[in-house]
Amino acid sequence: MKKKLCMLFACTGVALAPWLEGFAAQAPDIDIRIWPEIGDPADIDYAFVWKPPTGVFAGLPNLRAIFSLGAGIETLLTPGLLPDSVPLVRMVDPGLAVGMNEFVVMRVLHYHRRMHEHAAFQAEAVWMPLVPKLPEDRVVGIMGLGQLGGLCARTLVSFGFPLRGWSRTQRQIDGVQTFHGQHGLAPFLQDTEILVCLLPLTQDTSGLVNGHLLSQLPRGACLINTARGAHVVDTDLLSAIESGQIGAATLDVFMQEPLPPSHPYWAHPKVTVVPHCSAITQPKTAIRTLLSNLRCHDAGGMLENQVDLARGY
Ligand code: NDP
Ligand code: OXD
Repeated sequence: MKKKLCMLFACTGVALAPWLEGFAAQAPDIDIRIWPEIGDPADIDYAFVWKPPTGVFAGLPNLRAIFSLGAGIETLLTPGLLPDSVPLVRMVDPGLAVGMNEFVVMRVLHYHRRMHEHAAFQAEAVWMPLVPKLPEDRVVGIMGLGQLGGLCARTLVSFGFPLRGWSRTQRQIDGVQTFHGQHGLAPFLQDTEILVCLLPLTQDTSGLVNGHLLSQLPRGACLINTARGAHVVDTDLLSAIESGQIGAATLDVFMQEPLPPSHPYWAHPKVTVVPHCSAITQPKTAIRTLLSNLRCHDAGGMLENQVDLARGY
């Protein structure tokens, strides 16, 4: 008789109950072992992880694939953490994508409708109606045209914004002017008044949003970073805001999380701080996607959304 599939659950920093209830409801046939109570390590076929405890993959001789609870997997690429030759799968979750789409659209409209300027007037009790531009006159640029950036771009097109997108390789999305590679970055940035960062964190993208990049945007441009804190050079962003080059920023992710109470972002009138919740992996939809991938793999099929370790995402 075929042994029951067994999955190690090693996620820290998330509420366990919705995940365990979701697996119980959607996969009663899978034996879920919750770290550190893993039983016989030889039983474990698959692992589902988020910020896993150190040493979690050591001594699992039959591990066949690792599924990440998060879309961004850069912390799992720490040298020595992953076992050799075990595929890593990143999270692609319709629920996560919907959340990111909502958040990015909300903040783009916020800046487009100059709500940050109204907030400053309100603080001074100034009655000052501001005339919004037509959407067709406001260029929005998205760095990263993958699962998340691609959906945001498609939605924002429907508002009538001239949409630009930048990716590593060439992409095509209806209604979006696309750019790619290093040579495509400067023309992408030129005229982009609202810049959204939805890149994975890799060697190539770390520190990309620095003073040089920000200086290529039109004066007063707004930044929305919902990718990773290390994409942005904080001192450069603060200087660019100080000089007026950047009009306002929404930051959902930070170099250090939680953001330390003493950090200048907290009290900055032109910075909106959000505690890394622009989008959250949703157990209901994520488990559905994970299970269909896992079952296909168990039946001998290819894994979807496998991380290319050399590329870093
Ligand atoms: P995808 O892998 O689907 O897409 C990544 C996109 O970035 C692709 O278009 C890719 O280009 C592009 N890219 C990668 N490297 C470069 C580069 N060097 N230069 C230009 N473009 C590049 O990722 P997702 O859309 O699923 O997620 C993106 C990131 O969002 C995650 O890695 C994570 O860090 C972050 N995230 C944040 C959340 C939050 O709560 N704040 C929640 C979920 C994710 P190409 O198309 O050519 O491959
Ligand atoms: C993710 C995240 O990468 O939540 O999924 O940041």
